[in-house]
Amino acid sequence: MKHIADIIENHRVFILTGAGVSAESGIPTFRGFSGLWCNQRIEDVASPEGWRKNPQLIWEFYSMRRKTALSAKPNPAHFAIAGLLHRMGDRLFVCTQNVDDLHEQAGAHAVHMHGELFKSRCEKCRRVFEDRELHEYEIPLCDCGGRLRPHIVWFGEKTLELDKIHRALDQCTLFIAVGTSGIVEPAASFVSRVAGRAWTIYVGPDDPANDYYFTRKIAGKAGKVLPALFGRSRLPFPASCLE
Ligand code: BV8
Ligand code: ZN
Repeated sequence: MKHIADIIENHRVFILTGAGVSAESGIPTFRGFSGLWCNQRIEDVASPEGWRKNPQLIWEFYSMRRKTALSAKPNPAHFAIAGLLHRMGDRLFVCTQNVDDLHEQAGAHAVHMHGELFKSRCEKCRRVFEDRELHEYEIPLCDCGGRLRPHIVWFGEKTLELDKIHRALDQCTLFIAVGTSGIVEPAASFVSRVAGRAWTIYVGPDDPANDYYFTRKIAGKAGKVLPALFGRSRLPFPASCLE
């Protein structure tokens, strides 16, 4: 019996990851009970208005997120994606909504459409640079004197590299979303953009809000499912589940 792992390399694959792929690394998701935003209004901490109103609060929120991410390690889901990327090269496009660097730590290059925790950018000269400092309290200044901000895409701001992402979506024959609630746009509409033309699989413990568009849903934790789905060993994901 053929398994997905046997046929996946014949496809052009697009993988979209969300907070669920980092959950087993100890990074809280957003909308779960213990979610990051359970005790704050998203608009207050992830929007330009929130930043304008209270930059100190926002800066400390992201410093706390940096601190959590600094102690997190990639889990088997990140390594499974990195292993597949190593095998498939440019036939696999990895796009993440996450701002942590766990895909990179596992050896995969991912397109970070919502920005990156370990980058800051200057509000004046727009310079974006690697920044792994905690700067726990004070908001640092750029060499040009401009104020730094997190290199994060907030609600109401344009997501990054969307043209490149759309090109990869339009070329893919297999779309796999992992660990995302399917609420935040434009990522939530990627699956409907390819549905009908490409196979679409969702991996996660709960049905996403956009589950209508998925050919298959594999219930389970990413750290368990992905090594099996992408691994070479004979595991219970017959290719027939794509028929
Ligand atoms: C834009 C900041 C336009 C970084 C984030 C009304 C209708 C439709 C759209 C809108 C609307 N009103 C406003 C909008 C647009 C808005 C939007 O979508 N709002 C939502 C709330 C309705 N979108 C925007 O504003 C975007 N920009 O549209 O720009 C534009 C165009 C031109 C010019 C100017 C503007 C910007 C969106 C980006 C916002 N920034 N974060 C940060 O702080 O992290 S979004 C935030 O949500 C995170 O980045 C996160 O990645 C993202 C998505 O969340 P998920 O990853 O899905 O996480 P969640 O907790 O929700 O779900 C986790 C899932 O994992 C669950 O399903 C769970 O079951 C699963 N799970 C748990 N454990 C595991 C697991 N899965 C697998 N294994 C496990 N172990
Ligand atoms: Zn500057």
